[in-house]
Amino acid sequence: MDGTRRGFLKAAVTAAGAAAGAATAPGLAQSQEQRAVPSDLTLRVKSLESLLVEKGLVDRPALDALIDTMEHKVGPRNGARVVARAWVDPAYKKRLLDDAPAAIAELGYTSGQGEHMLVVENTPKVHNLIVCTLCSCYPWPVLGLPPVWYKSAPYRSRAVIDPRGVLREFGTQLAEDVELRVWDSTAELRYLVLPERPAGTERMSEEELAALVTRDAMVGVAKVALRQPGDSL
Ligand SMILES: [Co+2]
Repeated sequence: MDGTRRGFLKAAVTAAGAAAGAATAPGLAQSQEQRAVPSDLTLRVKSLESLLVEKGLVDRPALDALIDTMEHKVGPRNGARVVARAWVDPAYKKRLLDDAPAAIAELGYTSGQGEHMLVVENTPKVHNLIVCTLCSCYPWPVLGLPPVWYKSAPYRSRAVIDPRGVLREFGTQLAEDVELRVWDSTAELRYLVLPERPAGTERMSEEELAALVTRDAMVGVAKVALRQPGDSL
């Protein structure tokens, strides 16, 4: 009886949420629960920030500088420029594979969480996939902050147990004879995938090449593809 009642109440709340959602944001099919998460998270972060500043544990200018770095100075466009340079400059590519932090710093990308990095190269016979099975270690200077799916428990476990299945869900089909290597990131060593340069890009400039390189390709869940005219970025 109790279960039925709870079930009914839950259904009523969901219906109310759906109705409210439909009234305020037509076309956005978000459930009450989905909309509640960001505001709750934002509140928690704000509270934590206020508390830390109030207790003198962090100082606000330092915090602002850190946020500015995260928003404007690190991100996947950095990694895309590193990849494009490696595609057009064999000597740079060699330095990148030999000593990734130094080669990445050549392009001016330095920040924490990237002091110890290894770049792994995709070839027609080898595909590399990056995961952090323990938490969410990620190469910040070249990719910025990790996407939500990278931090999710299903990705962290399934990337190891069923990597080909994970790739298929990202729309990436690997031929049977391609070796799939999964790299488990740690705080001590983070990885970046050097994707294969797609065919048909021989006449492209370094800048045009960089525009093709996606974050997902540098994590190894996707390949770099030539965009068709009309594709959205
Ligand atoms: Co981690």
